[in-house]
Amino acid sequence: MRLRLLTVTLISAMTLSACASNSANESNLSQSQASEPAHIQQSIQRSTPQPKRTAAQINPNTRPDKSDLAQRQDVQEFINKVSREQNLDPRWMSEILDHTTIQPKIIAAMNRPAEGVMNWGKYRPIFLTEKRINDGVKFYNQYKEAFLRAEEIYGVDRFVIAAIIGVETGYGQNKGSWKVVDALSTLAFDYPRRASYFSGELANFFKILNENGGDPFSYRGSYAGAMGYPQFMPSSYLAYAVDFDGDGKRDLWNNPVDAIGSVGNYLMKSGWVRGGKIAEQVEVSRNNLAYQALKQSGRLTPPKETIQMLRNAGVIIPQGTPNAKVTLFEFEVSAEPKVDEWWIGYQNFYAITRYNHSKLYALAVYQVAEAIRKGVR
Ligand SMILES: [Ca+2]
Repeated sequence: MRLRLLTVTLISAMTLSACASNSANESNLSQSQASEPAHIQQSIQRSTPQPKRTAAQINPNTRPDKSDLAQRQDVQEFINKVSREQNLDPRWMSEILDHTTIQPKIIAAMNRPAEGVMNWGKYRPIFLTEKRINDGVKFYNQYKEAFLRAEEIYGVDRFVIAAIIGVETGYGQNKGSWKVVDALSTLAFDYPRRASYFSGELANFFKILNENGGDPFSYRGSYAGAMGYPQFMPSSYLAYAVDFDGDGKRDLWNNPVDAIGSVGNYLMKSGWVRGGKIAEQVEVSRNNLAYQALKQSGRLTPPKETIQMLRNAGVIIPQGTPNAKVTLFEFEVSAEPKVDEWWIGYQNFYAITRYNHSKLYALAVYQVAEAIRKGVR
């Protein structure tokens, strides 16, 4: 407990000192501006900061072959637009994109049809494996201090944080080996169906590169550009990644402690309720079939039904506050013969679906979390 308090104190001290140095810079700036005429002072105040990176820090030994991608007209338009909007050096962006490779395998993977309709019966065994649960218990024990601190700060169940990292990358064992800039450029420039989304993510990735520095080709991820232990897209990184060990870097690629804090922050910002329930398996009545009209279908939404409404409609929920809001889910275990499980999901179940918009994903995360919790005790 004392150790945890000490860490929190250290982090607050570092945050404070960072603020202090910022305000020192500001006062230096206003001192240098003091002798300028008013209209020049205004233009100085309005001017945006200079781009941090003006030359790519590419390791010459691992530099990818020249692709001249930046010479393509659409890529040049992208560079012009993003460099202007985000105040990045267009020559720096061109230097990187000129060594960026379009990857046809990624387009093929995106176009591959989904293998049949995935139901719970097929999905569950992919994620609820003995290995994933045992590895989860080990991972939890190894970074216990970070998990406890994340739960305290963000209010998010620490075993759910562990389970998400487990489902995403097997606790960092499979973080993806595509160059992020290759993956995002391929989808931004040669995959028209999602070009607008991925060119936004590519622009965000350049923003991260400009902030963090390092060899642009050393950043790795999935073929869709999801990065590090928690598989954050660049927009999620910018919005939710935190420096959870206080070393001044938000490193989701090599630092599990930063990943643990970042997943906690992500779920908190997605509406996680501290101490709230997640999900419960329920039974349904054979006589009163009114629940069929209330089950979730289409787009996932925050819980709207109350437990009392579902009880009236034939759902058997032995425990639970009558006015608590939940969503009723049908999970198909098998189509032939028809076997279903019925679950109710609380707000925290919905929060998990903000990480990946799938009820199957959220139930797998919940069950992996419960299995790790049991394994730790
Ligand atoms: Ca860090």
